[in-house]
Amino acid sequence: MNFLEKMKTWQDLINLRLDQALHSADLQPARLHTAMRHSMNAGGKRLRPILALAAHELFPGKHDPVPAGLALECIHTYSLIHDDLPAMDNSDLRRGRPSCHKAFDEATAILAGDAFQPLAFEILANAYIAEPELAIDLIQILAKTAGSLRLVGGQMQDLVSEGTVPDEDKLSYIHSNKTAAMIQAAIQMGFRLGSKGKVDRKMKQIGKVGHSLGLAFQAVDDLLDVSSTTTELGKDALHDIESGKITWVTLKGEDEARRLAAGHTNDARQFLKPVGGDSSFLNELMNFMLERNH
Ligand code: GRG
Repeated sequence: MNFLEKMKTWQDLINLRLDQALHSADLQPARLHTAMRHSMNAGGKRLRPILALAAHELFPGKHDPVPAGLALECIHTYSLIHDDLPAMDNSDLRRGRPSCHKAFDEATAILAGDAFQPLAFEILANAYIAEPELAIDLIQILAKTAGSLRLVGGQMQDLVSEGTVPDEDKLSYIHSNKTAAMIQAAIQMGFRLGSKGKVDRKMKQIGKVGHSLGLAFQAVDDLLDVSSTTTELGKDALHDIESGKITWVTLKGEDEARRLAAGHTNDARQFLKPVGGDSSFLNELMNFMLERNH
């Protein structure tokens, strides 16, 4: 199976398992469950679950890594729903569909996002209950990542920085936490599933891989905002620029953003080398993430 075939196989598997993990749309309250499915099934790339599967493949263990991927996608999807709200990024379009509050209403979108958060932890607890230490490690990684020091903290800093004078430290903080944290968690969780526990000395090293890859991902995202069309992106192009967000493109220009994306991807590759294991798919995935057009 070549890289793209494997990617498609994993996307299909993740979509199937997400479908099984979410409540059916007609279960009461049907409006809430329909809204959750609207946002989840809108055709995301499933990069975080795929990263978890790819990191697990380095040293595959006996545990199924898919539930860890589902939990990551639940937190990611909640963050997209809330990010699109009028009080935050105010975006009408997401994953090629009307954003959740546009298709339903603001209260429903807030609740749909809320409901995805406990669902993520329920999935982890249920899937790995037979090995409580593993379950707790995975829950700790995801909880810390989704909290006020990382994902929510990055989003807060992003919001308060809108329209302010661009500053490299602020931008690095935002990107490390709003974007890179979830990519890092995906790789750490996948690796933890196959490793010998959190004492594994390679856990720290794999964290560096995820951090660099996350920074590269955001630099690419900044470039796509100015270079891709709304149809390609499935969300409004030029949205960051027009809403006064600081991005690498506004701060340093497109050439520097491109250089940063390539540089961080290269750092991720270098950090991955001493980890060992079967890194062929993960390395190809890094290329795919650098060269993506949406
Ligand atoms: C509301 C706590 C809270 C956080 C929101 C996700 C997020 C933080 C903001 C979305 C805006 C944005 C551009 C974030 C950085 C990059 C990013 C997360 C892009 C979306 O991820 P993709 O491209 O999306 O993997 P798909 O739809 O493919 O899953």
